Amino acid sequence: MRRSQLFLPTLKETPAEAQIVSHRLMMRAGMVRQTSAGIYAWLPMGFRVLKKIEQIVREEQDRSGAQEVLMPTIQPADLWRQSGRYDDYGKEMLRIKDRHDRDMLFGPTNEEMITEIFKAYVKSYRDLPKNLYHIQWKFRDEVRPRFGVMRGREFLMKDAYSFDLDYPSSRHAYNKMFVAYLKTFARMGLKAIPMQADTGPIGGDLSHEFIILADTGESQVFCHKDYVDFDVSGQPIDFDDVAGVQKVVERWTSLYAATDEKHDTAAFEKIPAEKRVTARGIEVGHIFHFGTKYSEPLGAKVTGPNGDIVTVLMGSYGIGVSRLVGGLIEASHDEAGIIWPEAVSPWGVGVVNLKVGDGECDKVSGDLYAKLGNAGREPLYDDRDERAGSKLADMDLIGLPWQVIVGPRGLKSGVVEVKNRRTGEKQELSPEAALNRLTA
Ligand code: 5CA
Repeated sequence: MRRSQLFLPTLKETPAEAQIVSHRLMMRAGMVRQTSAGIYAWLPMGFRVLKKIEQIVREEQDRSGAQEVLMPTIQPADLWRQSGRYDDYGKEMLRIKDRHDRDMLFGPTNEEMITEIFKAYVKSYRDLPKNLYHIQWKFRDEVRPRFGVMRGREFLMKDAYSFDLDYPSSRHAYNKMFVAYLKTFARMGLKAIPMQADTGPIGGDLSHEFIILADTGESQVFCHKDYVDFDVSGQPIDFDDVAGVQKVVERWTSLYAATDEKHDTAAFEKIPAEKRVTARGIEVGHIFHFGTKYSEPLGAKVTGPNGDIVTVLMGSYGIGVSRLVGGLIEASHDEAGIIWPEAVSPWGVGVVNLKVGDGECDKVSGDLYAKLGNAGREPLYDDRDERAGSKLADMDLIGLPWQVIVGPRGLKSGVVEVKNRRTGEKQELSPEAALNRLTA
């Protein structure tokens, strides 16, 4: 992509309404535009990051055996009357009437709808287990939408729903998601710690929130310090290996980690003082096991192996896809701007031509841009005729992991500069060596 053609409305000034760094940087980097309180339009750069996050989430869900579907945003109120949540959900639910005066709503979550779909088709234990997920916009009329996309009213969520015949198998479904989440966040370069959590309006008896530690987080959390240093990447996992999956979950639940609502002061104080972490955190995912809370009232039953009728056991598993865009910036930035982890960066390499119009600079930059593109590195080429200083500041702000800086002075001695955005480390290399360095 050529910067001269790109719709990337960066701002020099910090917008006054943005209270936290990720919101400020998202506005300054022209990633989103607020259209109403807590509702955002995604501009090209923001959209590219959102799609990269979504794709990582999708790949890890698929790898764990979940299957993607797409349910509508608008739901009939009747479904929610059956589960009893139509009234319980209160003012957070956006209620709508259609032209026939029927009660509809903009879905805040999809337990009821997926249970109804499952019930319509699945009649036998032979068709179990199943885990269906979608990545779809949700609406919750939050009292205090704030911090940009972190607490929006309209937001993109991945929500998965598991259906099983008995407790051991539904517990395995829960464990699989637990492990898939560790892998998902690790791929994005995030350390997300699973913590015991309250189940709120979703319900159930077993639940973990995946929390990234950040001072600006909305949750108060408590955990054992060793979790902060745990390696999240781990070995490749066989999701059908029940004991193997369970072992990973046990390792990640062996030490104390809880959110405010589940905090047990006595248990926490048993940890040696120097190992106690009290911190703020951002909830990027939340998993629930709630048994028959929805399958019972909605009548999701199958014939069991002995001909008996069994109400299926369920869990649901959410990831805040749009929240992650902000969460990633909170976790990775400096005074100059965003620092994208490679896996979610909107473009792979920024090519900065310091002197547009100079024959040699144009030629070398254009050539690097073309070759990086051919190599699949998704380059962004700053070919605008502007001050070098402001182009460099702009490139730092948008935070691509690598920059190649092409200027007349360097080219005189046959070199360009390759800069690592995270470390600030710069290397002078011939254009060819730079290309090799960036495509290796
Ligand atoms: N049905 C369940 C799991 S599928 C559910 O809705 N869980 S949730 O309420 O915990 O939401 C799942 C994830 O969505 C959260 O972990 C959080 O990352 C994200 N999320 C929730 N509310 C918001 C919001 N207002 N703005 C942005 N992201 C949100």
